[in-house]
Amino acid sequence: MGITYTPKSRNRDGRYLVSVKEYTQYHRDGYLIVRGLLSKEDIDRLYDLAERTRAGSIKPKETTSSYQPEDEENKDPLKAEFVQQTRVHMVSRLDATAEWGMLHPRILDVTEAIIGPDVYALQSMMFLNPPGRGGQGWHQDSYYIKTHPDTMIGAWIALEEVDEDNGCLWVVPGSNHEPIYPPEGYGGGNVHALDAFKDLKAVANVSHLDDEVNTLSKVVANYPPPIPVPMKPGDVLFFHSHLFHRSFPNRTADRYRRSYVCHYCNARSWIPWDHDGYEGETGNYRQILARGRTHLPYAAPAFGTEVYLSEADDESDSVRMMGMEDGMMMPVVQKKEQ
Ligand SMILES: O=C(O)CCC(=O)C(=O)O
Repeated sequence: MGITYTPKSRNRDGRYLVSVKEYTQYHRDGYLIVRGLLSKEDIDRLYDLAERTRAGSIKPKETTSSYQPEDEENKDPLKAEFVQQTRVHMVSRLDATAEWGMLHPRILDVTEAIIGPDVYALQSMMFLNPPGRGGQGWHQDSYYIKTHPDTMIGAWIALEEVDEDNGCLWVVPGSNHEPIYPPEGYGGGNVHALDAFKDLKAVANVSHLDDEVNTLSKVVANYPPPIPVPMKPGDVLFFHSHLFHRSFPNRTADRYRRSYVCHYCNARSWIPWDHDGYEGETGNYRQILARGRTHLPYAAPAFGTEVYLSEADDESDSVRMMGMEDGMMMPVVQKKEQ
């Protein structure tokens, strides 16, 4: 009865079925670690993508790096490339494997269950984090990417062993229930309704590594100590876009921290965002519809990666609640007109 969604993935071999426990844990704590979600073969492909990115064969349109060269004597071209590029944004718009990774069916199985059934794939980032580099201070992802309604989720894919030494993620369990702390001057209205809160304080220098400078750390301090999330290749951390999280620079001398991080949201959300700088009415038409369906604009995968969308004729009879004479509410099925 009502609208049922029957994605083709339903009968797919290897479909990941989320448990009710995982669903409730995600919504309670703001994150869910699915161990071994991706196979060794999958990780090999994404690791190779990381290496091609590192070697510069995938040219980013824009690079985010906090690196200031200190060691000009370092003549290793790969290392030089590495230290400049701790992260490369939107590789999925540049490379077929990156698009495949972002639209990996087992990752979409989880996002479909947690924030779906209709799912947009929004963003991909390849992290390289060479020795001594990388790290991002406390932040909430919806501070940067707004979706209305606010439904965003991140998927953090470990491409190699990550731990406290090479800069794993740290999370504050339960902080997903916090509102988004806005920058100064927005009155709380950049995600939530303007002035909807009486005491939502602005924060400064979000994502700065130094807790003295990044004032979101003062809210983090209201919680029990944050916890590190060590992971093995193939493990995927799903995290809520309001969750307080951070990473530290890679403090090893000889290890890297390669990870592939993608963001998704419910495909019924309006998204005034597109990474490539589109400033118009909506960025929805740039976002890939990855599962389900939507009444909003969307993009198809640029490299032809298969996605499992709902068919329009999945709609079946609808149901409405009718008040009965005895005061009870009863569901009444309305037959779909042929
Ligand atoms: O992996 C990292 O170092 C930071 C990633 C992160 O915080 C994010 O994607 O929101």
